[in-house]
Amino acid sequence: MKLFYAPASPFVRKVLIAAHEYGVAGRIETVAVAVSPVSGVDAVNDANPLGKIPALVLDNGETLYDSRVIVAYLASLAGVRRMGDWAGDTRIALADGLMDAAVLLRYETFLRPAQYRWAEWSEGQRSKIHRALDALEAAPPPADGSLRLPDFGVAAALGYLDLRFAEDIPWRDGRPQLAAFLAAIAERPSFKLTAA
Ligand SMILES: N[C@@H](CCC(=O)N[C@@H](CS)C(=O)NCC(=O)O)C(=O)O
Repeated sequence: MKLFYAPASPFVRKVLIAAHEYGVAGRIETVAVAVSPVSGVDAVNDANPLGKIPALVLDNGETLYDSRVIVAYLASLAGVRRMGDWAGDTRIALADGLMDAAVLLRYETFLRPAQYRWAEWSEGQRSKIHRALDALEAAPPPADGSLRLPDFGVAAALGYLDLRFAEDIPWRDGRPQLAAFLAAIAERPSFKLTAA
């Protein structure tokens, strides 16, 4: 299997966390690409018409995207069956939405030319990030060092905030449960080996 990837992408990290947790990382060949909404890569566009990563090309040529589908596929390779876990699926959507807002904020504040930046729009993304973090703090993942599928994205999202917004978004302030969760999994190989 070939994974189009970039080390800093939180969605890619979520998939790689899953690959390590499910013991299938060794079956994945990573292909590094640099994509953004304004600079596509032909090979990625061919694999995923949306031009986004992660995209996983299977050995039979079929391509899977997006990250949620790839994680479910990797879980199935490991024989993990998930059905009817609506709360877990909603948590996955929450973490994905947090990552979407953070990646869009990054594009807006880093990629978009300064004269076109829209402060209110950035503020809107920051608000989504903070509301998502508050919701996660209210129903936190366990801080015992364990990591389960619905929280792969939570781990990747928090790691991304540390990577890109360490000063701008001090997410640990007032959120001791989330901070404890990340500290507890920090040494887990799936988290450690997938850091950018
Ligand atoms: N919903 C997608 C989001 C993936 C995504 O936004 N990836 C970013 C990198 S972090 C990307 O490929 N951006 C390029 C673009 O927006 O054109 C998923 O879960 O895989």
